[in-house]
Amino acid sequence: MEQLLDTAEKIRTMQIRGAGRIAMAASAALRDYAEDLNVHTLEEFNVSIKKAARILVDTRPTAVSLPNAVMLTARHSSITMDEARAEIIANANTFIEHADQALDKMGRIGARRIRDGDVIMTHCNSHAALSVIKTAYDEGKDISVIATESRPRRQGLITIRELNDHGIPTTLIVDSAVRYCMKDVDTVVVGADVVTINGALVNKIGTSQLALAAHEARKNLIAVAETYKFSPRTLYGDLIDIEERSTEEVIDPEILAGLPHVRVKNPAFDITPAEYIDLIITEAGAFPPEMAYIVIKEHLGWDLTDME
Ligand code: RI2
Repeated sequence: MEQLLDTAEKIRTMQIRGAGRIAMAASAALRDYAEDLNVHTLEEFNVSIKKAARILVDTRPTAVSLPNAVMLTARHSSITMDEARAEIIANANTFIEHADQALDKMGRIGARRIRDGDVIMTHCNSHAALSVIKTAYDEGKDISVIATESRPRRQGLITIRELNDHGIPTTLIVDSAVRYCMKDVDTVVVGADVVTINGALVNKIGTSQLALAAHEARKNLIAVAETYKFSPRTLYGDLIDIEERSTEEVIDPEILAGLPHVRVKNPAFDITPAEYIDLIITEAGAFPPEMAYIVIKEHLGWDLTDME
């Protein structure tokens, strides 16, 4: 349990971050927990797995990759404890392998949408979006990137380091420069924390501003999302829970303490409606956002809605 709690804490504090990475880490944590779980009956085993799954799911509320990964790992149809344990271990290994391969596949599929000479704008730090950008570059396309800083946690700095190390010409801008710089952009490429049933994109706060500016300037916006980031729960009308993080990420608490009339809001994600999204790249192909329903139906299965 100690190891699982450690992973949960790392996800909560964002030492492990990115919708895909938290999904893989949670799946691995549950696998290791199941492997070491020392109980006597299948009932006890199931109760413990359910509790552990809850701890992992509760670390961050928004990215659906997390409950999807936990669900895909925890579900089993075994009637003995040993079989259940083996099934969960196999589920996790399959999920992690699939997630790894998905990044490569999305890179190849998405790179076809990038033309030689394109200037790409990206936001925050998305392994999925970077897979597309790096693959296009590796294919010999002469591309450059405009990367946003992504306040308050400045994950844009991770992105520029990664692009720099890959040799890709990159310009860092502050988030408020997005609209001003959009005239220089050909395509916006972003990651995803959730794709809803109606094709809306939930991603790092500020993404909807990029989308609005891209729409206004008639530039394409591509979202890159593994199928496990599609939300079956929104099919049943569930609202997406937008994570509110600590105000300390935005302002020094001592300064805030001296401003009794001021309150700070720190939403971590926002929602971009489907009409601002041209294409969603998944490992199963490139879809218009209107096809989110098909992706959920064919790649996730209905039983994922049973999250409780
Ligand atoms: P990958 C991140 O969330 C960002 O919003 C990013 O766009 C998204 O997850 C997808 O990331 P956070 O964990 O799975 O930084 O593509 O809050 O890496």
